[in-house]
Amino acid sequence: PQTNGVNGYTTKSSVDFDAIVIGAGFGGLRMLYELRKQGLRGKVFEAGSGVGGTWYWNRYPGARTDSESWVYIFTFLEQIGMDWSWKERFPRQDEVEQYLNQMTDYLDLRKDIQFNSRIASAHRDEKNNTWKVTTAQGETFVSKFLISATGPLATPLKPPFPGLDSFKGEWYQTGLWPKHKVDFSGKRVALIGTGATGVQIVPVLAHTVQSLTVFQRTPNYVMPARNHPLMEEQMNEIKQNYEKVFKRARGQIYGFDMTDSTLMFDQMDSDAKVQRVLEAGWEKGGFRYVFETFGDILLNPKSNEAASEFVRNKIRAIVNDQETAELLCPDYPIVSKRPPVGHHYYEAFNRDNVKLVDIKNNPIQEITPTGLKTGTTEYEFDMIIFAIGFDAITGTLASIDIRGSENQLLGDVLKKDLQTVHGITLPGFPNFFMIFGPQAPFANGPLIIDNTSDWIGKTIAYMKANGHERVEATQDAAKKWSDFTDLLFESTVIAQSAKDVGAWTVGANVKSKEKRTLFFFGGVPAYIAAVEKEALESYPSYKFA
Ligand code: N01
Repeated sequence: PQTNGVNGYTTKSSVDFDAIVIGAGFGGLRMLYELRKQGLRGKVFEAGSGVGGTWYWNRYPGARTDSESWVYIFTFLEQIGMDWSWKERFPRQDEVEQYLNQMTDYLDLRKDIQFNSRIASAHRDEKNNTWKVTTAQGETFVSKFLISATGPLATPLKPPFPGLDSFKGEWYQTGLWPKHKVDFSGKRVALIGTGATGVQIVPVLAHTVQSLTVFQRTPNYVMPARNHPLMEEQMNEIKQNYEKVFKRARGQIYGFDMTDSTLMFDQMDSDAKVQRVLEAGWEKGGFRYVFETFGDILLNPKSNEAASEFVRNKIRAIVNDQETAELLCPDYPIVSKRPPVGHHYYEAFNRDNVKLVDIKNNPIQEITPTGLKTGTTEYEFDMIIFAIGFDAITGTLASIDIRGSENQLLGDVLKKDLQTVHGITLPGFPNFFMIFGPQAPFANGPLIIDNTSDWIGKTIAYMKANGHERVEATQDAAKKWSDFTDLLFESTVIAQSAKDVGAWTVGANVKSKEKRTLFFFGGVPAYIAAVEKEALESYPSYKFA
């Protein structure tokens, strides 16, 4: 047997690396650190020319986190002694990118990352118990383990409109935003899409363009960010209490440093009390509006409707033109779509140079050389920005030719029979782990990534200690987790409406996808407990060889 890696994982065949990781965003970087910790030789392949993943590609104007910065970070920073201070409650894209770069350098990770290298295929070689991985340039590498860290939102949807090639102005896709400075001054700009991305762009562009026309198909419930700078004293206090902060986040349903409300809607004996609770949440801003108001917004239709109507009334109060205000009011239950966080989004529609165009029943038909056309109207623009979303979670995995032990294509398996164990592994794909795979929790990304990478590291260490060379999820365990995941989501009040309004969280924004939850909605504490139990009980969901 040949020995590979820093301390070495004994393998029966020759491999280039113990583990190949796809992607150098939060997930890939964290995983590379974990592999090093376990004494394994890992290699990350990254399509971009730098680290950051989502934070590398999405450099559109206004891009910033919707997660509060102090928990949008790796928990191990303290242990490794790297100092980092966030500047704001919701940091900008460039600050997050800078954080990831600084961490990469601090941990000297860069030397094990090959940039500008998109993985085209990864084929399982059962005979040799390895993965054969090929880049788009045709280089081939062999590894014992394969780990995808491809990101939940990494495959932007291509603009589907005919005539785009004929457009004489500039056009951009938010998820593939160029690195060079884009000049908006004096331009007539069209923005298509009002998801979390479009919502961040509107107020920023409103100040710099001649005119901004926002094409909206479905309105969203946009919660105010109430962003603010983090003073040195505040950041120091957070740093001194990291342990407590992360303990709280690991105990919160969505993995944030927030307190899940235990207040139930039916406990309220007057509408005035209901309004007071919602107003307090609205004032706190961000996701606190849904987590720290009523504990049953996803479970009690009355609670959900109260929270929904409260936002509609805020929109009506903020937006001066009542016709525009009504168009901005969603008519489906809140959280059916992942609610965006806005930085004076609704206020932007009070500006003379910002116009909302409702295209729900009057879709964009084509892009013309000078602008675009709906069924009734032709518009002229100098620039079009497409913020139309992603083929989320499964889209990027399916875009790579990943083949399992019987040469089955991962993309086909995900489409026909999506069943995973904890969103990390799936039957038929031995020695393959997914970071933020389908059926992982709907939650704060870095926290889940931390937990998953730690678990993968532990699992490989367990294999090493027990002389195992191969690990594969059992069909029974995958069915159990998938059924549980579906059942939890189907018991919420948003189960049907999410599918009806085209939410990406249930695959409903892409025609060819099955409308089914892509996430575990059982909460972070339950998820962490389930994953920990697996390791503590010597992996009942797995077959080892
Ligand atoms: O994408 P989306 P996103 N014609 O799918 C519209 C995360 N994120 O990039 O709703 C016209 O939410 C579509 O309309 P409709 C976050 O998790 C995080 O904005 O399908 N319009 C919708 O309005 C978020 O949820 C952050 O009717 C078309 C929009 O495009 C996720 O990424 C920041 C259309 C797409 O919205 C995705 O957000 C940004 C068409 N043919 C994003 N096709 C932070 O945390 C689509 N649309 C900071």
